Amino acid sequence: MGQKYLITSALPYVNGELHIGHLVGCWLPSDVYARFCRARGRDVLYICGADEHGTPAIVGAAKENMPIKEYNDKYYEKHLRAVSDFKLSFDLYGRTHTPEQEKLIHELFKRLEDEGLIEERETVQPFSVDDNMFLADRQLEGTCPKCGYEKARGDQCDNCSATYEATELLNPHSTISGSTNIEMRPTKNLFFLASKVEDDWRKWLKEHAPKWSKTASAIAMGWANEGLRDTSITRDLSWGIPVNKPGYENKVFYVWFDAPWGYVSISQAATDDWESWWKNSDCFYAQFMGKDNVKFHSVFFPEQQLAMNDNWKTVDMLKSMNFLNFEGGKISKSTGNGIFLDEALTIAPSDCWRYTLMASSPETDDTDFTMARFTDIVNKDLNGMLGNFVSRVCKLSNKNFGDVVPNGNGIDKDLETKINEKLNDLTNALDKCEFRDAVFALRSLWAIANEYMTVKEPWALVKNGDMVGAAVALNECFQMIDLFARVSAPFIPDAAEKIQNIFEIKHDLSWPTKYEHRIANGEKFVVPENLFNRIELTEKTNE
Ligand code: B3M
Ligand code: ZN
Repeated sequence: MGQKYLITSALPYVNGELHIGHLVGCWLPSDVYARFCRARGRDVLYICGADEHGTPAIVGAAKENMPIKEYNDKYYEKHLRAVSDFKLSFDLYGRTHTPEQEKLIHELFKRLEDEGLIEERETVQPFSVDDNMFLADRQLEGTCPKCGYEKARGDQCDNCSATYEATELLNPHSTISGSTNIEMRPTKNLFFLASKVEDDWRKWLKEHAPKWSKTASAIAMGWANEGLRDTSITRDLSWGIPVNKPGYENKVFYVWFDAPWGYVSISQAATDDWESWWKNSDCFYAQFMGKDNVKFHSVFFPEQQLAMNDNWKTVDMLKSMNFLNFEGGKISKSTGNGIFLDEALTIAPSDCWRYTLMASSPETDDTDFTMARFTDIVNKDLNGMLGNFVSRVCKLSNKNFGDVVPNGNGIDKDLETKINEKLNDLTNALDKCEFRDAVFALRSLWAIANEYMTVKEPWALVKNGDMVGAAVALNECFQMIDLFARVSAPFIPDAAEKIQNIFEIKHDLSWPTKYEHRIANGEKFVVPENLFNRIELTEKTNE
């Protein structure tokens, strides 16, 4: 087995419908990367799961008038459905409300306590008189103390990504009742003394952040300008991981204290061998997430990992995406703006979404996705460049040479050079998790093949009676088709499998280090169905 690669995708909350923003934000990039790594022979553990704790589940279940467990089951099923619909190749799609997670969090908490890094502090917390309860995180909305955004949450601002204590939020109101009758009442909570591990964390960040994606490292370096703050890791809530400390029977751990460790408990559920990734300094760990999650993964989680002093594998590549908008606006179920995953497949098959979304990855800026762009990319790239090429080659060959690959005459040297250059670009881009560049290189490979066909004109050779010349050109095209199955597979696995099935012999989809001829003269093939159909522009209106 090759080198160990641990790959995690941020764990989506169970609340609300999943949409294309979730796909492009972490699921697809991590899946493309995981498939690429496996194809290169790396020993991959790739996991994700539902984040079942915190106020998103509490608020969501209340809205739908359901017990939280039932509510979570309902949305977990939807997650699983989407995972299979969009061919996400997780080794396990787990969840965080499990006995394994509870056991792990309890052990880790004890360890932090033993290291002297936990302190009980009495603070005042927002208490809603009308709801008769303390409010935490998303149960609370108000004005961001940093940027003035009016819909900031109790723990985090969606506008500027700041995190803070609930008491710092200005003009707070309850999202449960809408009440503004909020009093500050004293309560005891447990704080993780991040300030004590600050030096270790800074050293670690300096070493690691420069190797991450630009967005992620810029965000993380920004936090490094502020001192590390001790953070409250418990909440006055009844849903979550119970706190294993006397006096805390009515409290649970803060969701961001348990969620990142969910990667570990889900790994434990996936394989008995989990330590060979998580406790192995030779393992390479890549994390994928939206930019709003970067602080928790670059500060909060690693500072705990370091504090445990127990050889935990920290992140080597932190890839974060900006936000994807849709038709000029924020994606939102309440306004109906966006494509939701249960409806996406009624518009086009999964490969079309996978490819167009990766081609539109919001890597450097927030990006607007439109149905016009979607249609254009599917028709031009997938149908026009890849699908038509494969179909023309197979049909022309079949008509003139029957159901066997016509005889070739060794690799075309010019073509080889061109292909190897783009193949290198593609491999490097994927290694660096630069997905737009990767799609660009992949598309360039398809363009080279189309150009080859245009220049060689095998149909004209046939017409002029040069059957040997036509055979050589078509053979080269079949070799490229085989290459395309391999290099396209991380992006469009269904199409790759269809291409693979053209040939009678099943050639593996290992990642090529260079262009090579693997298809023998005379090997049998079948003319496949169209790989991609042209699609019409569907208007997605805000219903
Ligand atoms: N559940 C945030 C989100 O869904 C959060 C990620 C957890 S990753 C450990 O955006
Ligand atoms: Zn803000």
